[in-house]
Amino acid sequence: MILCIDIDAFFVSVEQALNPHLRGKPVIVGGQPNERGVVASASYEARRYGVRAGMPLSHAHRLCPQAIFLYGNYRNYETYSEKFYEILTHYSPTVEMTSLDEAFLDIKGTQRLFGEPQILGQKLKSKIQEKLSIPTTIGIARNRTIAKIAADHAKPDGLLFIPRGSEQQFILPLSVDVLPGIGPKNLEVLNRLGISKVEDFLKTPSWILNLALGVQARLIRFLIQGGDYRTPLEMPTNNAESIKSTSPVTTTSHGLSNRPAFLTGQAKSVSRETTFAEDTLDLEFVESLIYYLLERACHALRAENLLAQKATVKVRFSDFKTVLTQKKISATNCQQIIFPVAKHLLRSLLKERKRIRLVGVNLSNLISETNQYLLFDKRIERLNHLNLALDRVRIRYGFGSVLAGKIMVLQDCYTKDNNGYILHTPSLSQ
Ligand code: TTP
Ligand code: MG
Repeated sequence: MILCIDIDAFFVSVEQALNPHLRGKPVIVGGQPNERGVVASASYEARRYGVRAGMPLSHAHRLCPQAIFLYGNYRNYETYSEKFYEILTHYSPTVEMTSLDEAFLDIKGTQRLFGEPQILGQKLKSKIQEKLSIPTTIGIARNRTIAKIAADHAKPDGLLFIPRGSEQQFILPLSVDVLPGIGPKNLEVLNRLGISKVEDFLKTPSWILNLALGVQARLIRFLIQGGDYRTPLEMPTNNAESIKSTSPVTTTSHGLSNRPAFLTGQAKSVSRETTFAEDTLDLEFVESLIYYLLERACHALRAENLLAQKATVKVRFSDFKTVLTQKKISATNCQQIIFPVAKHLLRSLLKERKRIRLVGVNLSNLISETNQYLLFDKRIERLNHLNLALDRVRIRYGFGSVLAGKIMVLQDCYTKDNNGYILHTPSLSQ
């Protein structure tokens, strides 16, 4: 079983934990209403008025003029995230932080110690409330996708357990945008096709979904039909659209854990690879997987404050012949920058028309980001902070929702004070 835990209104909850007089009030973190920035986090009291993350502050102010508007302090959020992670590690040996305020725990085998999943969930929630004074929501299910959907569904301050076998019953009536990769744009496309519920999505022939959503359609289908990139539970073996992951929740290559930046030592390289359940010739699909693997690898690099200077792409064909090729890159941990290089490397490996069995990426020649600050300027640090927010947004809105070009435009949105970054425009969701 997988437990997904996410802090409710994270930035706001930290502000409220530090200043209890803010509790129970409409609070918005992101900046002042007369500024150009957007809402990073809104308390549930403010959400009642329609305020949402990513909305311009001026719009939020019109909807909820009585709200208390605050600048964010990233350093405080990192500190709380670190404490959050520390508590989680007492409840499972496998904890994967996917953003500052969200984590997945593999709770298989924890029953003897903590009891049934719901009991464990309740204990965990209470412990975090007691130690940090912040509310969380938990979803528990047999794979990550359903656990995440359950957590989102149960917000705020909720706990939802989806027993084995009742996944379909749970997700079929939900709006289709609960699915991973369905952001506002895809939702519009699907709604125009008359697809509004998950049930409609599953009933729609694949070729229509493929036309509407491209390669993403089959990834989504795969995820909701029980499979999961990172937890190969209930993996369908006779399904041409399925893939098999070689990396369960926290087993990452080269001993690099998915812990946040501030907690771990340095790794030599980071790898991610995926074996397809059925060998494929579909280049577009393989490329989208490369992007996904790079995203995971870069996420791990960012969590460690590392930059890669070499990218390697590996391909194993159906006859088990394995080939790899690599290229030096200028130090980065942005998947958007590495992807074109990786795509080029991939194509250079596909000289023969043979079915592909496995693809992998490796990022190596790692250096610490702090060295780069000395060599260059603070812009790299800013981009790193921005990418943490981007990681979160991408998880919610799909990989393609934020593009590299936008990052370059927005990297100058942060300013700095003595305590850290002032988050004038920390949100990139729109
Ligand atoms: P989320 O977990 O998506 O949002 P949240 O914790 O504020 O609210 P909830 O989980 O209850 O729905 O994101 C975690 C933090 O990431 C959030 O507090 C602020 C930051 N963030 C942004 O800066 N911009 C965004 O667009 C989003 C969605 C989040
Ligand atoms: Mg949250």
